[in-house]
Amino acid sequence: MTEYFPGVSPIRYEGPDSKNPLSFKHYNPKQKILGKTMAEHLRFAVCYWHTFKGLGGDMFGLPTMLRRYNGAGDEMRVAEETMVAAFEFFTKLGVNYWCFHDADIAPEGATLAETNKRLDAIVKLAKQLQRDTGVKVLWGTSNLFSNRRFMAGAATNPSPTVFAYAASKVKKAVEITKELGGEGYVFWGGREGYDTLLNTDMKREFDQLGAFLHMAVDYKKKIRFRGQFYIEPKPKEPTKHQYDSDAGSCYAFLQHYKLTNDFKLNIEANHATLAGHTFQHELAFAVANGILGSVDANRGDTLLGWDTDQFPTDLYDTTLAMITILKGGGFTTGGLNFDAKLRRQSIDPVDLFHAHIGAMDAFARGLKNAVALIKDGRIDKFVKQRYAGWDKGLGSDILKGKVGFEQLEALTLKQGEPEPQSGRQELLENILNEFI
Ligand code: XUL
Ligand code: CO
Repeated sequence: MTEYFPGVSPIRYEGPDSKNPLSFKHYNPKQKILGKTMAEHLRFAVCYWHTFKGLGGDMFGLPTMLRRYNGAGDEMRVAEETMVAAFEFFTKLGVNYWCFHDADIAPEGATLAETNKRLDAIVKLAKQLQRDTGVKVLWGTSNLFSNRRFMAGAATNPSPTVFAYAASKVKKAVEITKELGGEGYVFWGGREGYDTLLNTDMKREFDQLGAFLHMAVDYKKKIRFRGQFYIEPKPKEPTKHQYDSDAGSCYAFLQHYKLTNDFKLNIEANHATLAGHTFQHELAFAVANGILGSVDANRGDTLLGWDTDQFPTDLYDTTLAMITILKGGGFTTGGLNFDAKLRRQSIDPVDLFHAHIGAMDAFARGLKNAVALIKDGRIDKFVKQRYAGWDKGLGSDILKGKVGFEQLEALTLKQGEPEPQSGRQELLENILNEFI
């Protein structure tokens, strides 16, 4: 059998002192932490699109990466070889999950029927490879943004026939995700937004998207797909404004269209920063509202204002993310999907291993740091103390609706100025630093 990643053996945990670049220094999948293994906490997934279909092309230049599995010539042969290569990669890296768009795994045919036939052929192969290796689908999705038919959106397109095409693609993508035993399905509204309001009826487009997602829920129930539906927020790129801008706007949309029972969020780090938030902010918002589902783990570049989709290596980010995820109860259906791509000059297949190993180690350290910090308890104690007034007396009376503005005014007139308390940000930052 052809080896697509020759010279790379299965990646093992060798501990922090190892100098072997093809080993984990911190991610020890079987190590138990708080009753679960690291693999169970982190639920790593490799994304198909960047890892196997991304070849380093950008707005200014052609692809830079040559891959053996792209050499076959015939499109479907390439698709098959890519799938085999992908499973070699998953098993050598030691991840339990993968994520895909329909268009990543099989090239579109001339008609929808032809596309679906191609998908069936590739899904059959993927199913066999999943059986052979035990690797599973974390989530599937449909690409509703690359083809020119979707230039003005999919569900939010001014044309109902484009809406119908998009619905047909999602129908098939949900079916194949179910066929592959997927634990979730993502809706990322790549072109569900606008480039100019001069040609856009925003209210209609919201209503269309609401109707689309309800149809998806109906169909999911009909075919008994038990995976979790997610919406992935992103504020812009490719459109100037995307409706699912951030966790807050997604939540408002889901509430307005009565979809909160059927959707959670897939929070992506670089999308959070594009929205002017931190990664932790988006996670914390989702946790506070009970809608954290899954995570696209990556990072942006503070000097570049676009979605650079770099592999996550920042230990502050991974630590703060894991604190928030753990406090939110950890992952159930979701996990950490590396929606990240190599830099254009990292052209060798082995660079894919370096990138994923580094990212997995960064999250393993984040997990260990988070557990240590939570166990230490000083920050939690401070926060608890800071809000203690709400657990008794006046605070509790306010929350229970026992008092109104008039009583509060009377109280304030009697008591005078409240005593301000330090927020102790610097102290808390110093404590955090003890754990990084
Ligand atoms: C795009 C992005 C997508 C979604 C899936 O920025 O993140 O790859 O994750 O469509
Ligand atoms: Co993503």
